[in-house]
Amino acid sequence: MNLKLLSFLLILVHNCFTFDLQCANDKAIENQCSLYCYQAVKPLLQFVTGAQEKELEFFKLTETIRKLNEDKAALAIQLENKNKELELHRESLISCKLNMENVKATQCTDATQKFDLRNGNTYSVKIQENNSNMSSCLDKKAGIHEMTVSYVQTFPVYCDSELIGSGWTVIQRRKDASESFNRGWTDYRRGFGNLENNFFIGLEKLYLLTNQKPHELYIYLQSSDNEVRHVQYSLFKIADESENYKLLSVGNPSGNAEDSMAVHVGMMFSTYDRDNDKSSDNCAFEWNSGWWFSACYHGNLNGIYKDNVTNLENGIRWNSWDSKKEFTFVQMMIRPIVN
Ligand SMILES: [Ca+2]
Repeated sequence: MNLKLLSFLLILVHNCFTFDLQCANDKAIENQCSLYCYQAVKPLLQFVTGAQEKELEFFKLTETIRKLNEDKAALAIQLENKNKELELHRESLISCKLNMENVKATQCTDATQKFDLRNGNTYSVKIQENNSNMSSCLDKKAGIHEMTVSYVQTFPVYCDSELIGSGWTVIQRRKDASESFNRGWTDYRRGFGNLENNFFIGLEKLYLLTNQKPHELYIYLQSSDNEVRHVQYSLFKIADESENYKLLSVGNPSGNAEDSMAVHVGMMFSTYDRDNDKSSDNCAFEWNSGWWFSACYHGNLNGIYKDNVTNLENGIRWNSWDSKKEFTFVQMMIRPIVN
């Protein structure tokens, strides 16, 4: 209740009291005086009571508005957080979509696991041709380098820039008898050996490399009588595991070791535990090697390594040079074709 209203009420009560004194000696109008005071003060008392109720109601409404404003602020914060989450989901979706476009046959959620080449757990996937993201040994010094193929984990390769020039990725090397090449399908798919010494790169990596960019193939041979020859092929490419890494192409041969590879084009890869050859026998088992056997071979660079000059039919062979020749050093290399 404000001060003006209180003052006005006191004045009226005072006037009434004064009027009551004047009437004190006049008993005849006493009742009339009382009635007058009552009638004059009653509306004011009613007004004061009503004003207090309104003031209380106003206070309650003010409190309600304050709480509503607090709720509104809290909801605004929640909305902001939800918008941030939505933006993160949107970015994740865009990233996933990009991956899907590049690796169409692979789901984003398990792409890393499927492409785990280091552990050899990978299975063939459809990949991009002419992939500009793929790295190579071009312009790299001799030694081990990390090779990147799109959406596949990097893996180490040996780059050779000394044997016949730069840019070559070594896919197979034989230099002594310390590493057995008489191995099963899993080893040939994954690769085996030591990149600094004897090794085979692995069929899955070979498929990925030769299918993302066109590659040429170079075969370097050193015989046990220290003669060196070579043969170079213009387009080397193999299929994926669903076709047992079939030799799709070698292109045109050139070089003084002559061609012992073209007859193997169209053949699937075979190991002693995976007979995919054209023979009624098991060529890989018979010749102690994994190769693109037909029935059985014209060249076989994964045969048994011999340190002596004794001719053995299950040794390393390149019949277009000499079907009886033994080899002390063999190296197969590929290089992207630069237009
Ligand atoms: Ca067979």
